[in-house]
Amino acid sequence: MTIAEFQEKGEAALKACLLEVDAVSNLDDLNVFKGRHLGKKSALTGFYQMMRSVDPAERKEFGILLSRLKDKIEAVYAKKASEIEAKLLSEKMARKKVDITLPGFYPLAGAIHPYQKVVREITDFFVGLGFDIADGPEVESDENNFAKMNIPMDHPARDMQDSFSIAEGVVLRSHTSAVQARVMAAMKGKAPIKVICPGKVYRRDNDATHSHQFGQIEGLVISRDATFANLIEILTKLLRHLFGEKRAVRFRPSFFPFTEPSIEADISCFECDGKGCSFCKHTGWIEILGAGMVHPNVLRLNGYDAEELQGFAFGLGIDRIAMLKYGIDDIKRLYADEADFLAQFRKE
Ligand code: FA5
Repeated sequence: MTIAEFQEKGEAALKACLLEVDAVSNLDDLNVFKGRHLGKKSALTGFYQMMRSVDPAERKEFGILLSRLKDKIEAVYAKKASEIEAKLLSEKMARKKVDITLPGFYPLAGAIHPYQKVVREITDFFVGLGFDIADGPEVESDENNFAKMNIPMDHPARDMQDSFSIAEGVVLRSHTSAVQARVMAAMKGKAPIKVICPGKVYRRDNDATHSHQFGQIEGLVISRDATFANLIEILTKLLRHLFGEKRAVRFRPSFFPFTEPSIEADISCFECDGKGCSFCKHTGWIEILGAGMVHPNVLRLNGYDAEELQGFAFGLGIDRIAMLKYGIDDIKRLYADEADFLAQFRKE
């Protein structure tokens, strides 16, 4: 092929390409167009194949002209391809119109569970007073749960806490007081002891304020001079810390086999401010915890010298406090995993 022939045929190929490009309006057309003008069977590829038959003296010029032709055809194709892409994108955007007046989506953020909030608040309070945190198993020996807490086998005081039996001499602990026995065993008769023990406990209970599984925080202090006055001061401060300075706190005599004397603490009712309502069973007060001076029998049963040392202990119900603080009407809600219920605590 001569240069003159190529110029004529090349121009015809470009012309055909320019003529056809206007009719290309979608991706299918574009592919056909690409095949026809840049593909294996296109005139352009034919020119490359003819390169060998070109007179060597003209081959260089032929190559330059051919390369220019290729650039032109490719430019026609690229322009069309970008037009079609832009058209497809704007069609897609039109289909997916965003209504900016609709409310946005918020990512689902977690929150600290009300039960954990109470645990943290109480442990922070006691750690601030220099207490250590002790732990014990939920599957506990009858010995630690009862016998070492001055509740021997067949003693009527066992009826106060209906426990779950796992095996002979093994129960699901019915109170965190069992950890008192573990702490005293670990300390081997030495003092001072100043610990709190948060954890789960189990009883055969079931109503709006009683669950088969609930949390308690035990406190135990043993030293030469831990007094009843110290106990009252700590508990008063704790209850004000938890429920606010305005709440009246009252202590009244009670009975626990492991403390003597024993007390229970009440706070003035939130609902009626002490006047009496159905929430506080018309007493004006709500029971919060049990406490007392460690019974000398407990000291002796756990290897402590009851003549030399004395102490006090207390036990709070975590769920009960969460219910009172956050106005929760049924204790089961604390375990029910209800997303709507828990979402309320996000901003707390
Ligand atoms: C005791 O468990 C004693 N061990 C507390 C104690 C410790 C007294 C140290 C003296 C010295 P009581 O059975 O009252 O006491 O339980 C303590 C608290 O646990 C109650 O005030 C209540 O808040 C909570 N509680 C008791 N039973 C349940 C239950 N079934 N569901 C939810 N909370 C409960």
